[in-house]
Amino acid sequence: MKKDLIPDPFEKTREAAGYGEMNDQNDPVTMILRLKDVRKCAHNFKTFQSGARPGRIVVPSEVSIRDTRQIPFEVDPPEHTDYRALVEPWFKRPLEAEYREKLSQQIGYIVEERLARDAVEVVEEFSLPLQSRALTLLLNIPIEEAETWIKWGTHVFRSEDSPVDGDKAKILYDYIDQQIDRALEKPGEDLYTVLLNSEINGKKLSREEVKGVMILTFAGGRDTVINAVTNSVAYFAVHPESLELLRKEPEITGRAVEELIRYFAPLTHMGRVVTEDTQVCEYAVKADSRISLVWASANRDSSVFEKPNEVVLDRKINPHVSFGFSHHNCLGATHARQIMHILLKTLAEKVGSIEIQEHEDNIETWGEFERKVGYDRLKVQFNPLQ
Ligand code: HEM
Ligand code: EMZ
Repeated sequence: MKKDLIPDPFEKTREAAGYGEMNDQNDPVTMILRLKDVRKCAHNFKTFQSGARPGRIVVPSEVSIRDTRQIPFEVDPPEHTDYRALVEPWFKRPLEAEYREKLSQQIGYIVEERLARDAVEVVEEFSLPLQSRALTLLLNIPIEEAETWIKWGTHVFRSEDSPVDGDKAKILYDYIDQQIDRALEKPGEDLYTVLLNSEINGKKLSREEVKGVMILTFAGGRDTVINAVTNSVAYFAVHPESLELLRKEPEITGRAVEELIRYFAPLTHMGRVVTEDTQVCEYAVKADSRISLVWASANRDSSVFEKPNEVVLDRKINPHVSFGFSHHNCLGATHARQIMHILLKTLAEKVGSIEIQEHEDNIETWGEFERKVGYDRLKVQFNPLQ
């Protein structure tokens, strides 16, 4: 298998039945595989709710390690609408020129520095610091704070031994508690302070609600961005002609970002809790069971995408669902897209070729499906553009 390929393990089942089944900690999940069905279920919050017990819509379920409700992720309309409206302007800041300029400096610096080395382990030495430093811009805090987060590794809830690691989660919860105390004592212009001063319908956000937004900001945008960045490096290592194309036709960079994000689908799926006995794909699902919306499968649906298993860098029609669909669509997408856009531009401008020296795939297991989502390790040499 070519080193950069991300195969689609869902194809046969998607085409034959439209759904798959898996068991998650003795709580079964019906996995929805076709694009049309994924969209329909994502839209129908009355039957497929997000606002269940905190942690239950995540697969693997986080109910054993989390009591705090993530906001706005684990809330349904109409409450969702108010929360979302409150935080949305803040999460659009990556569109501002000054933000993009700072992000370009950060990414330019890390690429230059890694070009000077003989070998770079991309996950730990490139993607993780890049993601962490970029997050300081989204939170509007000093870049030095990223050093603490880099020490946490690629996922705030998962460790090598355990897909849901309570000890690890506690590090994040304690950290956020401290940061909230700090913001109360010494208000600044950071996201904590902004949230602590926010109101919905004349009522201040509670400490628990502020924690809910912050936990989500740390958890949601971490391994997803790290996988997107690492997979991009692997892709360009195998396809130097794509770097050449981006140099010649920089105007396709936006489309290339969308296409890579479609192909990588850094978040495989997300769950919902069924509120009433119903049917999906003519299959009965019971009240209080779970379904999952399999973004990664929907993105390879051949009834929607031509050549779904190929990266078509300048793909024109690309209704992918890597960032979700409907009211819960990814709030961090503006930030993630800017990172990818600047990364592609910087690699095209500075890097001539990338050699893969060693790689270990990161394979997720979901019932009968095994999916490569990225790399546990990717050792490369970056060579400068001559
Ligand atoms: C929601 C994917 C980066 C924060 C979502 C959803 C998906 C997704 C699929 C929808 C979940 C659902 O409907 O249940 C991704 C991918 C990313 C990425 C693929 C990177 C390539 C980020 C970043 C942040 C972030 C960088 C913030 C730091 C959020 C939040 C939501 C969300 C807050 C919930 C929005 C809501 O409920 O209204 N993301 N995400 N994400 N994401 Fe991302
Ligand atoms: C949750 C989720 C958010 C969850 C939009 O996705 O990301 C997962 O990585 C976390 O484990 O808690 O934040």
